[in-house]
Amino acid sequence: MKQVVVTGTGLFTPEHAISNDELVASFNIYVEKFNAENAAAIESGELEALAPGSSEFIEKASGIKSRYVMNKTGVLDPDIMVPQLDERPNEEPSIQAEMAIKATHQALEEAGIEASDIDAVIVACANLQRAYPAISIEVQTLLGIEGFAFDMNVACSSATFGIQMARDMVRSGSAKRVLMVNPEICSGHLNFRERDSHFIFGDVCTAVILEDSDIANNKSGFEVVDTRLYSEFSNNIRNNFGFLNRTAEHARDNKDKLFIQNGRKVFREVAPLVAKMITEHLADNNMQADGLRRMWLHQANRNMNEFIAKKVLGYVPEFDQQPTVLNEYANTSSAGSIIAFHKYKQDFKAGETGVICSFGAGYSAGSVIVRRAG
Ligand code: CO8
Repeated sequence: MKQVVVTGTGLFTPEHAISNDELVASFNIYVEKFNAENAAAIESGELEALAPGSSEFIEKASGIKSRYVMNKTGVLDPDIMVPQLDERPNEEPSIQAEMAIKATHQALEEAGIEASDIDAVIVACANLQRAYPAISIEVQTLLGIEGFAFDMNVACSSATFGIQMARDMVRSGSAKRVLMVNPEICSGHLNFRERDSHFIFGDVCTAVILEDSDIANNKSGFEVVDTRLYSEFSNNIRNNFGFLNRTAEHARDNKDKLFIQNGRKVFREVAPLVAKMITEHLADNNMQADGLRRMWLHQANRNMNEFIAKKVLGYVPEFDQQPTVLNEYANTSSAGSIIAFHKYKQDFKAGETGVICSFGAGYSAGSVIVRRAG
């Protein structure tokens, strides 16, 4: 069986950052205006007054301090509260393709290969800006790649599912070098008028190159030791945006056409499931948790990651063993664990192992055990 290695990773970070304080200030202006404009209905009990948000709550409940977005002005304008990203002519590259290409260039450099050396492209993300043609095929063409490309969406687990797809493709011989890229534009589908979730997500793009080790130029990449995926249906994280929306006009603009979740339930149900998955995955590979150099966990919630890491390791690890990027990037859906891997992998010595792990809507979860080669 062919050995598959991650030979390069890349990260594109949007220019605009929004701090908790900025986000909450704009949200609270919206709340004041809403309550003033609806004072009579609130007074009569017809409507419920909106409650203001707080930066302290956000940081304590999630570990998030800031997030990057593709457009800041629209998000922060209390009369708009949506990123303002104009539709581009079909002849111009899409926003997601542009993000993907920037992250890919960095990954190609680390891998020491040209884009034309790639023979398959997977765009794996939770938020695709259009139905078709596939963003991945656009990326493929813009980069001058021959072969094939496809998009896939497993919400926050898209990247780990994408890594397993890429590994399977290289092992079976249907591709030799795969680009797996995660352009996440979460701000486009986040309800910035909803206090429970307006702070959760940010925009970003990550890229991962996986190759047959026999032909890799970068000999000190990360061997993919094993992958494991899991899914089970849940309505606790949901977005009803889709092809049939226009067939039910009365419900077309309802709030459920954006991201909604029952965060408490997700926390309670998903964290133990993920801890069990990693523990069993390691055991099935004859590995001990205490032999892990690092866990690059999905970046949804700091407290959730502490819970998972403690269950797996038996103690709450230091930053070095379980790094977080939540404070700076917030939840970037599928890209979160890959940002952590990208930023915190260079200090690995040959033979050291780690786990990349994602979890989210579906429910879905993915675990990728990697070992530094070279
Ligand atoms: N400011 C102040 N107070 C607030 C705020 C706020 N912004 N929000 C809620 N509160 C209040 C609540 O009203 C509540 O008040 P009370 O006790 O009086 O009822 C109190 O604070 C506590 O609220 P919660 O119970 O909701 O707070 P939690 O401690 O549970 O924290 C979290 C909320 C941070 C959302 C937490 O539950 C969490 O992170 N859970 C895990 C969620 C998770 O992992 N989700 C995975 C989602 S990722 C994914 O799969 C998405 C894919 C699609 C991407 C789409 C992009 C748009």
